[in-house]
Amino acid sequence: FAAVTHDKVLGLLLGGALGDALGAPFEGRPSVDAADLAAEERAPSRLVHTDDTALTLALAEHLAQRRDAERLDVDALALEFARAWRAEPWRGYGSGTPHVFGLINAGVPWTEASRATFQGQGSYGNGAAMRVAPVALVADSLHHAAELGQRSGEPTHSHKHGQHGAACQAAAAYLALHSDPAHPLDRTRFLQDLARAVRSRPWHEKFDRATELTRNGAGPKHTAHALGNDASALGSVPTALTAFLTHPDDTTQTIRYAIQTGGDADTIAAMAGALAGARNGASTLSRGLISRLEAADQLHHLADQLAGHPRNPTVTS
Ligand code: F2R
Ligand code: MG
Ligand code: MG
Ligand code: MG
Repeated sequence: FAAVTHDKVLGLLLGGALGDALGAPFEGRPSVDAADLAAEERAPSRLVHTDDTALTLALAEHLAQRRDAERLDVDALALEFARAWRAEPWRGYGSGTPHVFGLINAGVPWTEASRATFQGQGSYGNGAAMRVAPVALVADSLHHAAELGQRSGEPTHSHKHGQHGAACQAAAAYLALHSDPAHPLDRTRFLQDLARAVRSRPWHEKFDRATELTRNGAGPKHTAHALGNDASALGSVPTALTAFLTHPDDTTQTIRYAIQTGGDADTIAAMAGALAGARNGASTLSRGLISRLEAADQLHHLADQLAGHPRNPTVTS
C-alpha cells in the first residue's frame, strides 16, 4: 500500500472533474471521434462541469466538514444534494434525480422521495456512483469505503443496482488511492478485491468480463459493446473501471479511452478519471487542461481540507 499523499487526494478530485468537463460535450453521442476529442482538448475555452462534479463537490464538502466518527450524515447529505441541484438546475441533470430533489426540497423525507421514481422501483442510474469518489478519502478500509459509498447513494438511488454502483466506484477509488504508481497495478487482483467488496452476482459477471477485456487490450468501442455505455450503474461503472485498468498509469489516456466509449461519456470519464487521478496524482495531469477547469480552485481547497482529515493522518506532501 502506498501513502495517501496530498497529490493523490487532489488527483482524485481533479481527475474526476476533468473527465466530467472534457466528456460533457460528447454525452449522448453513440460514438466519439478521436479527432473531435483532440480538438476539445486544444480549445482555449473554459471546461464547464456538469451534475457529476456539482454533486461530487457537495459530497466532498460534507465530508470535509464532518470530523466525527460517523463521517456521513445521510439526512443532512440529502438536503445538501437537493440544494446543490436547486442552485444550479442547468448542470445537465436528467429527469429522475431532479424529481427526487424537488420532493426533498418540498420537505418529503429522502427515504420516501428516493422511492418515488420509476414506478416505485427507485433509480438504478449511475448518479450515485458518479459523485462518490471522495468517500475513499475518509474510509479506513476497502469495506468501509464500499459501505460509505452505498450509504451516500441512498438519498437518491433506492434501487440496489444504483447503490451497488456507488459501493463499487467507492471501493475502486479506495484501491486506486492506496495503490503505488511506482509498481505495476495487478488488474486481476484489483477486480478480485472489488468482488469481495460488492457481493452481487450481476456485478461479479461484469468484473469477469472486465478482466477479459483488459487482458485482451480491448479498445473503447469493444468495451462499450461488451459492458455498456448508458446511464445505468451496471451499464457504466464497469466500463469506467475498464478504462482505468487499461491505462492505469496514465490519467489522460484513461480519460480519453472513457470518453471514446461514447454514450454517457461525461459520467464514464468522471468515474474513470477519479480512479486514475487517485493512483497517479494531480502532478501528472496536464497543467493546461487543469487551468481551464471551472472548479479547479474549489477542488484545490477541498483537497487541502480532506488531505488534513483525521482519517488521513499519514498524509505527506
Ligand atoms: N441525465 C443526464 N444526461 C441526459 C440529459 C442531459 C440534460 N437534459 C441536458 O440537456 O444537458 N446526465 C446525468 O444523469 C446521469 C445520472 O443519472 P441519475 O442521477 O442516476 O438519474 P436517473 O434519472 O435516476 O437515472 C438515469 C437513467 O437510468 C435509467 N433508469 C434508472 N433507474 C431506472 C429504473 N428503475 N427503471 C428504468 N430505467 C431506469 C433511466 O433511463 C434514467 O434516465 C449522468 O449521466 C449525469 O451526467
Ligand atoms: Mg453529467
Ligand atoms: Mg508507473
Ligand atoms: Mg452523464
